[in-house]
Amino acid sequence: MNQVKLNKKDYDAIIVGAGFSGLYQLICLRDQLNLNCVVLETGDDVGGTWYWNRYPGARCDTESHAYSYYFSDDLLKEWTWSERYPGHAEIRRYMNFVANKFDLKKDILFQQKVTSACFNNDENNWNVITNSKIEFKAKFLISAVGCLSNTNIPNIKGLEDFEGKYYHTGNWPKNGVSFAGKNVGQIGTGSTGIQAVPVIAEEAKHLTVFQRTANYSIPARNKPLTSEFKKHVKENSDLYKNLVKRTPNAHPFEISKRNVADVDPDELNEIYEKAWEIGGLQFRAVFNDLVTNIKANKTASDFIKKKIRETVSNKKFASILSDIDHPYAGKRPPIDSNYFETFNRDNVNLVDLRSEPIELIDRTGIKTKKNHFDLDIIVFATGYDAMTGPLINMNITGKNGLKLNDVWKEGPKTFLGLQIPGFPNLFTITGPGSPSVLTNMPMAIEQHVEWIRDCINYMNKKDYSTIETDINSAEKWGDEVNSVANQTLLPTVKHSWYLGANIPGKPRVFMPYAGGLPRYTEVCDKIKNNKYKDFILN
Ligand code: N01
Repeated sequence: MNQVKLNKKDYDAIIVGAGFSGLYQLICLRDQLNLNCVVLETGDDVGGTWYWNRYPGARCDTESHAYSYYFSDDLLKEWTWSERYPGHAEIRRYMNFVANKFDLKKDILFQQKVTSACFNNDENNWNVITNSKIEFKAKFLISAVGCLSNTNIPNIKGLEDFEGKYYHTGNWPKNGVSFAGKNVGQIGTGSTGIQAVPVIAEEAKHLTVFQRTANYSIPARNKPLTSEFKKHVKENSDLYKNLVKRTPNAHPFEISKRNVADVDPDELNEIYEKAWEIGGLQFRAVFNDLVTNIKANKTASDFIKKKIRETVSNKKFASILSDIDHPYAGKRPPIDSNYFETFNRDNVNLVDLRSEPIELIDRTGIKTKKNHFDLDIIVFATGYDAMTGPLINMNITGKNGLKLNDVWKEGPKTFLGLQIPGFPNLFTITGPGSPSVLTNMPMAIEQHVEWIRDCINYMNKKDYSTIETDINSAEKWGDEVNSVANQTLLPTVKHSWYLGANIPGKPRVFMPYAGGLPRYTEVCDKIKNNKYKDFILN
């Protein structure tokens, strides 16, 4: 454990998590407001989601020149990415670079998992206990635990009998896993699974992919960055900063104003072909109405399905992979490096779980309704109890014994994704109800972290002890979250983690704010300029 000076009584703020959010929150509160802070982190280094996600092929889907902090011009000058999309190891190097540059590690306690957090009504502060049974106290508790940190291994009968090894992609061993000479089975074909398949197939003796829902994917066209592009990025950092703050998803490209109906079929095909060649998430941005109009969406969906059928030579596999039951980008759209091409390899098999569901896992592998697959390793690319899971997992108790787990029984209720009624002085960075997972995350994080900094600064200057929201504000904000989501196709996808539908028993509530980061920022700024009167300050 590193040597953070434990000052149990009077931290101003406890920050939980040392990923993008936690690091920047520490800089803002410690270095800009001069507060006494500690960061509690489960892992033994900085990185957050990227500390745990070391699975083969783990790479960011946002282009590197926008996957950065923008708050520091020096940092933008000093750091240079090497590839179009940064890989997990390079992202960890970046986060270590940030931590060292701003001397952050001296205030981070590693291997400290928060096991409970309780608001003390008499003292108006938070008591936080970690797995080491150390107790911390602070006026403010700030969750920087991320949206995708609670891994989900499905409850499949017999897993405990399996004599091989199994791993979840979101909790990957630090020293890696060797697939050489092994029969591997992978369950899950979301953004993660699609990244992992080609890399595992290269190394394993044999890979069987178990697919429940077929998925779209666009080629990422990853490549090393040229020195000209690196120079261009450095010389135009203001331009990119401006762009990511202006676009709804905080990506470094504009969303076209043109609708599908504005072009004829030849032009339509030409536009899609060009976007397919460029690759990446901007495929979604070539028309304005792809995520709002099902007829427009069908043109993109059909184009991608045709590409899948053209790419995959085994007709049965091509049919299973292109039999997609939801609109393109209705779920988080994956991008890939040779995903569909991998099914042309001799050592790769595809199992359609819709026609032969998994019945159980036994000593030697996976048994489906029709077959048994002998396996040495099972990879679970089965996603997360997203957004609410990491918060509920901390066992948070608010005012008067209010348990977060109970108040969110029917789904999360927050004001702006930043505060929860009944939980004073608790801020949740990228919490449910904020743009978070629908954006390029570091941008959404910077906006939240700076808003929280300004709010705390205001409270301290005016000598307020507590800030909290009430149920009316949370319900009104929940209506806004639903209303903007319902203007898109996203809530129409029944089996989506945005709705919590991937976790048995989890309430079906659309969790992220789909109105875009600029519109959301405007709401937050208005509240700040109005001296936080939408909150209760005491
Ligand atoms: O998880 P997912 P993920 N039996 O939930 C299947 C982010 N991300 O880790 O669709 C069989 O999307 C499930 O099947 P189905 C990104 O935001 C970011 O891939 O539920 N299959 C699905 O195929 C992304 O959206 C980057 O029918 C089961 C898969 O497992 C988020 O992480 C890179 C099953 C889960 O897909 C989560 O993606 C990668 C079962 N019992 C990921 N249970 C970046 O670029 C689940 N599945 C930053």
